[in-house]
Amino acid sequence: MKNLQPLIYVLLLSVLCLAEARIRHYRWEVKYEFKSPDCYRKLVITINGRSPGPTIRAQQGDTVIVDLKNSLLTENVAIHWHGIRQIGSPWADGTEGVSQCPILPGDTFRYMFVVDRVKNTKSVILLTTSLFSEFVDFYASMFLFEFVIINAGTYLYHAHYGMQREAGLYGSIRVALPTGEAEPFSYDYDRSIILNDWYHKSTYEQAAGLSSIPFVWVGDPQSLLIQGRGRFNCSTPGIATGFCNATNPECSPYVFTVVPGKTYRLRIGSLTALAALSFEIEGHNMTVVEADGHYVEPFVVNNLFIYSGETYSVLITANQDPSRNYWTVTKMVSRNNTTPNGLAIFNYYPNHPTKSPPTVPPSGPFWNDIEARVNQSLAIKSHPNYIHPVPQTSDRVIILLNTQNRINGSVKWSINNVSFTLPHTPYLVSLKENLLHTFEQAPPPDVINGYDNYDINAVAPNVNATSSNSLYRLKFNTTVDIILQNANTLNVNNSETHPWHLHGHDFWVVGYGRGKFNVSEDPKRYNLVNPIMKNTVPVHPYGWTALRFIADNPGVWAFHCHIESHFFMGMGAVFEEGIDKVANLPSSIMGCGDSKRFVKP
Ligand SMILES: [Cu+2]
Repeated sequence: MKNLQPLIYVLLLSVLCLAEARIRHYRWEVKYEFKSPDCYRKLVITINGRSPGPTIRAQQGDTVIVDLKNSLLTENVAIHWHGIRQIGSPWADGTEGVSQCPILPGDTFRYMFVVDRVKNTKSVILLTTSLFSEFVDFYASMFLFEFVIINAGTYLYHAHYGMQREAGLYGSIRVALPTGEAEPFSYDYDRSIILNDWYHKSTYEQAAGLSSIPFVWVGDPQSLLIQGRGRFNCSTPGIATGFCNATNPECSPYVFTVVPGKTYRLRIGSLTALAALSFEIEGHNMTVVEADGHYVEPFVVNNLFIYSGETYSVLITANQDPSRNYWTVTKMVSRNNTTPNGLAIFNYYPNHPTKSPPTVPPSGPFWNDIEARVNQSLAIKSHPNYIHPVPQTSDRVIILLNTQNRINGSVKWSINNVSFTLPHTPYLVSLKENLLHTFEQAPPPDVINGYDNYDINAVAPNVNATSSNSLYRLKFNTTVDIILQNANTLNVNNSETHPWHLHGHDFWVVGYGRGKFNVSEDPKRYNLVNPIMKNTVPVHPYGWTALRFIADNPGVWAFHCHIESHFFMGMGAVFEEGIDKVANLPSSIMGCGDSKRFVKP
């Protein structure tokens, strides 16, 4: 059989070429290196020596292959392709505990997925299903599904194992339109940046603190990074000598060079561990044109609010005094904090790139100006020419009450008083292979008992919760509404912002509201005309956010707060749909828990 592989490979390649799709093949080595992204030296997870890692550039319909070598030596890894829906390849989602076992040190794992529709080619299935290499299995199964279009746009990738993302394992995915198709806006140049926050403590120390009694909170990040570069004040008392070097070129500010008069598309992603951010370029307006891979009805901002897991494209025209440079500022908002603003230089060519602007950097919006942030959320609508019609009714409504709780003295986050934990055997394997003893079978509630009387403005009278690894099972092809309801935390007069991210889908954002969601009244005010589709959305303090999606992607999908420590503390849920339609699983995702029994010798 083995000698047929090259032939099959050529055959598949030619089929893919017929569909005008290419294979984008990346070989990545992931390891720890000492780096100083904010001048402070610490262990950073790099991809091929870099953090942020290489940008994946693809065109709609391309197949992306990433051969990931885990050279972390003493640590597992998994990478999630954030915003890629993995239609027909749910095992490539990269979510440890949900879609795969962690990748062991020394192992190489192949991620393979398509970034758009590939025309279904039934003959390929016939040719390949009788053969037994993992590669062929993959393609055979992939072609069983009709691939739904994922828009060209801006996506992200990052670690999805423990709290590993904040150690620096992240990057951008840029998907271009097919040749000959045009976007509904024009620009001269295209650039990408990722915003991040940065801690000096290791992920291990943070994770241990969050799970210990007494609870140790991670605190505010030490700095904010713009495209992997920030600045910590090396004169801060208590910094050991040799750990902080303000002249290290690794922490020289990021420079965004522009030619006067030209228009730039700037793709901005946030992968913060904690911070909600504002982003602005001194003296320049930004026109928002894309959100999470969808075109928006353009609107102008001085200042863009962006939450962890979101991406936006903005257009900026270099139309100010070209004799000087300008500040680019990112600021932590939504919680009172001690984190200094992140700075980069908006450099007008031919001024020297590192020439400091002659002005004081803008101080940004107040951290507690919730109204400004809600207003931006409300301003994001679908571009009129790119509306995906939203189903006018839903089959099921799930209200997810977000609360902070205690379990046996530990602080947790819970949904409907259930704090989520990941199972040891990935759900995808458990459900597909009927290993139902590997997780708790009683599903979490669609609405919390006593929801009608729950006071979201006060600390709950009983803050105790339970933890569980149970999941929601959705009927295939049904329309589901999710209401994210925010509430008071364990502290009086405090409610936080949570950016929620759904794997495997884009959802329509049908409504935001203040206070408590009214089940009979609020749905009447949903935007069912031109709602934006997104994969990540904030729920604002003491507010609610309503989403609608169609459970049409066979697989098992995480839905969770994108704040690293919040998900770690249980702020998540998992949805299963159409598991019977998932093709044979590749054995490469197995090998942990009860999935060991399926690993081929
Ligand atoms: Cu959260």
